[in-house]
Amino acid sequence: MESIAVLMTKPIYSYLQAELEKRFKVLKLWEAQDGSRFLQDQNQIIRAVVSDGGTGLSPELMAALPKLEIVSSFSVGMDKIDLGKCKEKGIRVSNTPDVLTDDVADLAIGLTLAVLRKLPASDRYVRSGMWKKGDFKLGTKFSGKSVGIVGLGRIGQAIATRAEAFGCKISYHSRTPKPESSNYTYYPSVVDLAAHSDILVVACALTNETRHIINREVIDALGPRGVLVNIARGATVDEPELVSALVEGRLGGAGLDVFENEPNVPEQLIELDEKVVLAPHAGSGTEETRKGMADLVVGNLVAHFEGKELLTPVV
Ligand code: 8YV
Repeated sequence: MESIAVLMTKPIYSYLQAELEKRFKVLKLWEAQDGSRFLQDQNQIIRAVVSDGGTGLSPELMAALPKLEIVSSFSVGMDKIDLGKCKEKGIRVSNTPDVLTDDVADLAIGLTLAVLRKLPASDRYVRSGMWKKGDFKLGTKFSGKSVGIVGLGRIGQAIATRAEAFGCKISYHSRTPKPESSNYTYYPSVVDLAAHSDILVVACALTNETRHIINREVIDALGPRGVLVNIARGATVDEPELVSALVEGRLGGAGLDVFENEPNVPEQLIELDEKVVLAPHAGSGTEETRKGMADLVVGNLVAHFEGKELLTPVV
């Protein structure tokens, strides 16, 4: 397999790169002086691309690689890969589900607690010596609150299980009700879900239907005491609407791991350091999980080139 050329367009994770290099001829696009020239020179040998949730596979790259057989993505999210086009062209696609579910769900609860209990602000309060001078503002209780989840897939379900342990009432919105989750309340409308939630957690995949699913109406239904948590994709939320709702006090707070134009975060969100907690798209960001994801990325490529079933196929 050492002669099989696998393209990486950017450095993703050193362990992943090392594991790929043990088995394949890894071509690193970011090291090329002239990227398009490099692709022209190598396009007859590149049979695989390793991408991630942020990069996916651009239409230009797909068109530039006539011998492409498989895209192995270091992500569960597939919103930056045109799966229909891949299917049409006979390009296989794999992702990294399950191994990251716990971590992403853990971060959703972590962000919720961080916002409600003002954890970053309380850390600053102690470090700055303010504790010796005044009173710290009271937080908001999490246990027993109503948690609404947009998207009850693997990650949404894992968030629900965790929130249940905090005595929370769980409701959700998804395209259709899940018969196996009859203990949770289903809302066919996201606005109604928001109106009945103290905390609204976005956990759905980004698709044409879910782009800006969290719009002004949903945000206003969540209201000035409500908290929005997003661990899915930035574009599920209308970000300018979110920012103005927070600035105007129409929304109580937000815990955000994802943004519309990463790594750019609106300045106003950065200034709102009391009621907004920010994370750098780190839902799956633990040593254990990133290693599990990398092993799946490599395992899928090995399976493909050995003519075996993919471990976690998407296309
Ligand atoms: C990764 C992700 O952070 O799985 C996804 O969909 O967005 C993330 O786990 C990303 O792909 C890391 O590069």
